[in-house]
Amino acid sequence: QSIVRLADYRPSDYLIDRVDLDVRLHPTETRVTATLALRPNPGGEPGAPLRLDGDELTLLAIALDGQPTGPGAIDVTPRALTLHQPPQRPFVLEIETQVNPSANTKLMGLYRSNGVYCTQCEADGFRRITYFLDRPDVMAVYTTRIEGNREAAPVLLGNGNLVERGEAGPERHYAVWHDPHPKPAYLFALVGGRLGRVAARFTTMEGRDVEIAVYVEPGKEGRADFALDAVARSMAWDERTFGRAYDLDVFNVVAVSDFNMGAMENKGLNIFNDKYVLASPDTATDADYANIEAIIAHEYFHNWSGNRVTCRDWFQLCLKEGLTVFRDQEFSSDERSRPVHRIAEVRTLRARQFPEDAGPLAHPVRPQAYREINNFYTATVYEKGAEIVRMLRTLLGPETFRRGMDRYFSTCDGTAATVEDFLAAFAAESGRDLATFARWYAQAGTPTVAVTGAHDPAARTYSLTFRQSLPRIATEASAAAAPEPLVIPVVLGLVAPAGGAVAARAERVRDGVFVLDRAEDTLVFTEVATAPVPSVFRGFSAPVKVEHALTRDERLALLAHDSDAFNRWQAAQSLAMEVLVARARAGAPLGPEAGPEGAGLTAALATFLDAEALADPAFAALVLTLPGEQEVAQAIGAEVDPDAIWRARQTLRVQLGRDLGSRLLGLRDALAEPPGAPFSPDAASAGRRSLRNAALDLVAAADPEAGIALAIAQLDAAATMTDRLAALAVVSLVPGEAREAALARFGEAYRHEPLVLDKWFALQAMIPEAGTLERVRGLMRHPAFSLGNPNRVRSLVASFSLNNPTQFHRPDGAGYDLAAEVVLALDGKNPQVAARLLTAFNTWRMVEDGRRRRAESALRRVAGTPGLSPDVSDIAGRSLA
Ligand code: DPP
Ligand code: ZN
Repeated sequence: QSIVRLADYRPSDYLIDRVDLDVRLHPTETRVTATLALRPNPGGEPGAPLRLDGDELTLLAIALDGQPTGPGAIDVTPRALTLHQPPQRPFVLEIETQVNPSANTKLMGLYRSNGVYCTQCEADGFRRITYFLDRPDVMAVYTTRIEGNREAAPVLLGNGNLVERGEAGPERHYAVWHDPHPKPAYLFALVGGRLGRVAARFTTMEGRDVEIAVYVEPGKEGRADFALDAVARSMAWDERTFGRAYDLDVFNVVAVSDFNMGAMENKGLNIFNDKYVLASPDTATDADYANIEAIIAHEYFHNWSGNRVTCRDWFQLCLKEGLTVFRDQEFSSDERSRPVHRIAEVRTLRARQFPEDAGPLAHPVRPQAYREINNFYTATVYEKGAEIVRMLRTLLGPETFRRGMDRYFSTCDGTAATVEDFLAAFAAESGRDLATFARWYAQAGTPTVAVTGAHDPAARTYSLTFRQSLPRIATEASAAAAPEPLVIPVVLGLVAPAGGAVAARAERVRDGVFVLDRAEDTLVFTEVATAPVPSVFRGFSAPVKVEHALTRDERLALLAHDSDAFNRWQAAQSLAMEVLVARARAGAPLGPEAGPEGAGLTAALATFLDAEALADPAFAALVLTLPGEQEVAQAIGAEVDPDAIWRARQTLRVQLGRDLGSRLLGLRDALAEPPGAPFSPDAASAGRRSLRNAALDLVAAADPEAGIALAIAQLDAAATMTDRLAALAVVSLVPGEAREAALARFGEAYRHEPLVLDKWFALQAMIPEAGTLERVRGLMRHPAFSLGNPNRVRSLVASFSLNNPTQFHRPDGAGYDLAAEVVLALDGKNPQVAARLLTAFNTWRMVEDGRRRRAESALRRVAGTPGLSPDVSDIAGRSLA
């Protein structure tokens, strides 16, 4: 697989203005006739050959301007169609290809999921439908005629608006869809199948009457209402918040059960993994509802950030993804609780993006080179990309930021843009030079900012010194260059140790923001009589690691008194992290005592719970949740022993459960839903459930016998999947017959609900016990499991590999072997999902020597297997480099 470099970008030599597709659906022999209106690109090389991309295509016929092509005029392989001397004027190519949707296990291009024809074209799937200039800067207007069997495919959907439908013989019918907005091929989609439907109407602020519809498996229409409502709320929010209105007469969402990603923003026809559409209280947890809402919003918001303004090339992926994640995060924050959502965002970033940025797969938010673009749909491009946009807003202020967004959308509408175009809009509105800020897009690795404070009582000043350091990271594209200082917005304030803000002033702090833009800088506050406690990086104002040597009492003061909710939570996390790291480093055995530091933490949490838990249960649940094992591993950084981390965490959980037990039980009772209360997925109700279940979890850690009794009672009585699954999770941690019986009952009860079985698979795959490996192997033989379905693989094998550190990193290497074996078994079917699974090895260099050698040999075994897909060979190669 050859390397593609940003530095080598050249405009296409030819453009395609219009595409007329005629797709005759057939399970194994689908025929596609593409009529392409081409012309030389004035910005391209005159007379260059025309090379159209293809992938596993069978060419049936080709004509140029209505005539067969002469001998030697074209070369055809399954991967490319080359026209050696294209006309140097507008011309029409008509190409007929045949594809086999039923044999398409890669789930890229046209495939079938549960009998439904559907497509996935991002990043490069359209070339699996017809020969094309499959690059995002070639934008065309599409008209698509879809013909199918009336029985098998009563629903026929395409991009844009429906313009015609009718009969096509005794058994077949057709529909013609026209999308007036020019778009790149990756946004093409079609669907054909038997589907149930729910619909609603939305009138845009421009007065357009839009029909919104959500299509799901027949019989599951009742589970589509929440998603339907989320579409309408997303449309309203984007109008209110960014002044962006929808631009077609219909907006369709289709849920399919076999899907590589979460969802896809095809113009006017979003196709979703059904996991992110279907919801009912009995089958979906509160987390599912929140994810559905966020992903519906995300894909809808792409209509502007991604579709109306698309990417010039795939190096610019963050231009649409980082921005759109930022937009969906803002939506969720507005619809739910902003501090609670911010904490959730940061937990994801630290659990997924920080390790990526610290491991062998580290890459800049805008990569400079790739071998396989599908491997760059990463936490770095998405989540860190969103943080960059958020920093931009912090630096410019919300009004200037909004004007910059308006300018970006209006100047780049209808174009394939770059990160430079994006930044230029904000530079123009703010009058600021953003060249230095742009380094965030180019430099990989998580910066560390060390903070030290000093109070001078005589001068009544308080100074804060910030020192930023950046890892030096070599990538395939570039040797390790010395990193340059980044522009880091530090939102901060001073807190009085006994509570209350300190009315200090510092010239360089504007609206609570200090901008750190050099390697080291000192900020001086004046009129500070007594030593304050600094609260820095409020709201996690930059994606950095903060080294701030606060005392325990200072952290406790922040937990109790900071006006910034994020930093209150952070104070509790930091206190817990210190205990966890110290115990894990010491290799401490499982024990009843976490030491005096732990005692200080539990006393502070007791005070906190008494004062505030009932007022904001969702926040309280987060404060009670200890940093995850992977986060502790990152903090330790090298020679990590996952078992020691697990023991440290377990010991502290036991201590919290014991010291807070009666309070936690009291909160469970106080927050109980009255019997028969109607279900609501809203944030407040979900928050109550989350605190009740966090309490149950800690109580059970300290007293498994009492815990399992409570959990089994909850399992039997629960009215929601949230409560049932939380109870089952508690039960799953206590070995014994009760556990096996409860698991078996649950599996039986939901044997016809694949999405619920996914939760059941995941929960079992995450049991931190040596028997889990065999359990996972056993479940791979379960009738509901299939390597062909990405959700099944993710719930069982990826949960084990990514979310069960002690068992994936078993000292005997059997966890690595299992993951490697599944990667290889899967690679021939679905390389994208296989490659994603292989990223579980991302942390292999961090673990202690014995494990490291076993991980390396498993990775080498994968890397040395002949016939690997480009996807897996890319991940394996970079992981070992
Ligand atoms: N479907 C993926 C997303 O929306 C890729 N565009 O992020
Ligand atoms: Zn996206």
